[in-house]
Amino acid sequence: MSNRLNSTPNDLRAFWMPFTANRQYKKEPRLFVGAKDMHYTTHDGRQVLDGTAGLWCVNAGHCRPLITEAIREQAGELDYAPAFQLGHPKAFELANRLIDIAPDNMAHVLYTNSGSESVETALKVALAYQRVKGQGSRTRLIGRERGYHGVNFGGISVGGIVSNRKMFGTLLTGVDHMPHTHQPGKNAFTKGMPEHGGDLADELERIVTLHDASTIAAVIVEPVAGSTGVLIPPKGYLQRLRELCTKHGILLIFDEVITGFGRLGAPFASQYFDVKPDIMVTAKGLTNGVIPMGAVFVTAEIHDAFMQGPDHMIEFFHGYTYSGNPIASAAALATLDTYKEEGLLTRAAELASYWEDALHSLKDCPNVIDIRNVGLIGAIELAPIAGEPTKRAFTAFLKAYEKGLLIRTTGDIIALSPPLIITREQIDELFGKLRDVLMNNI
Ligand code: PXG
Ligand code: PLP
Repeated sequence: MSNRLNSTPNDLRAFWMPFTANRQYKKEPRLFVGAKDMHYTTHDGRQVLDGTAGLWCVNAGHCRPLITEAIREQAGELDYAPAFQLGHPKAFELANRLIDIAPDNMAHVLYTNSGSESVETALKVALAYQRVKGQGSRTRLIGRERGYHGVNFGGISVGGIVSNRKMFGTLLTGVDHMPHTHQPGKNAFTKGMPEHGGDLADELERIVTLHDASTIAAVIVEPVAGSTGVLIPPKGYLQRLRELCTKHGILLIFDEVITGFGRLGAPFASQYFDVKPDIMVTAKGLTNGVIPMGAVFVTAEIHDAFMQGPDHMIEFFHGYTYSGNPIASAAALATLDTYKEEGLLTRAAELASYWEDALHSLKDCPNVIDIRNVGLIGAIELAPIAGEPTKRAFTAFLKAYEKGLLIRTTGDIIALSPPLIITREQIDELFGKLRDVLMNNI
């Protein structure tokens, strides 16, 4: 007997949804059937203002004509080309265009299909680099508490979100974690970078003392931790991490999956904070979220270290069926064109202070215990309901959705990251709606 569900086209049971309260959702489904610029259209015909750029990825807004057209054209011209030992022009063109906007020490790009795959790729490049440099004892990877680096095994091993880790066994060995930088007692309601906590970077020195530098390959951090509820780096923190990594011969990996492609007001957080990593992990905004694609940037020094041995030999045993896929490459090129034409990679810098003021105006709402911001990112931390963590924020999410506003919540934190095309009027509308939600007894 088949155990298939008795399916009809509108039956919601078969799809086990990702990171979703499946039972709640299927009792009260929320479906999008269309999108344009700053808005989604729901299945019941309502407009919802997108306060989160989808999942932090639709940086240029929805259904943008250049991107839609590029995908259409590419699908009719060259749908797929093998990625191994063969190529197509757009993957090369895209890599050059990406290097043009990247921090100036970045020289080469490896393609993936998601942020999670970009993380795995970066960790593997780091380990293999140490080995080809004759430092094969450097096998440890250092992450950070509350870090999010996707959901694959390497990423959850260096990541620091307990619910994403605890069900999955022993993970990668040889991983250690620095402490997170959240110090609400000292930094609550800071606008921009917190004053306190820069010295937490020195915890890396403690970890080096414990394991010895000769055992450590790389440190991976999000310049701004997003998924855990928006933790902005304290002043001096990233600079200090860079200094310590350089001092000890450890590679520094920035996971820019959320911060990449204009979110802070510069193309990448590396440029915004003026700290250069050795490896940079990206995805999401690379294709405006429209087609799965990620990119890992590395320095010439890292790439060149692999270019040895006979010419006919593969230098790095890694890659995906869809690395640099033609349709994804076309979508990414059109995304970069859109960003360029509309100045979107720096637009957040123009809007940041307006955004900051509007966000912090919610300080007087009930149960708000912290507000944080940088670029076009904002977070509002709510006091949990006693004995029912996450419920207050989830209720806010549901009520906001009813009022025509899309927000994201994690724990009891509301995270906001609208498309970079948002207008000042739409910022007012967003925070007006959110104020209504927060004032209304949640
Ligand atoms: N690194 C970072 C820093 C991320 O934020 C990933 C890796 C993984 O990317 P993929 O494409 O495999 O999902 C992410 C993804 C949220 C949220 O609401 C955040 C992410 C994904 C979905 C939701 O905070 N970040
Ligand atoms: N599993 C099997 C059986 C495969 O043959 C392949 C790729 O050829 C993969 C997994 C990996 O798939 P991808 O390259 O899309 O990551």
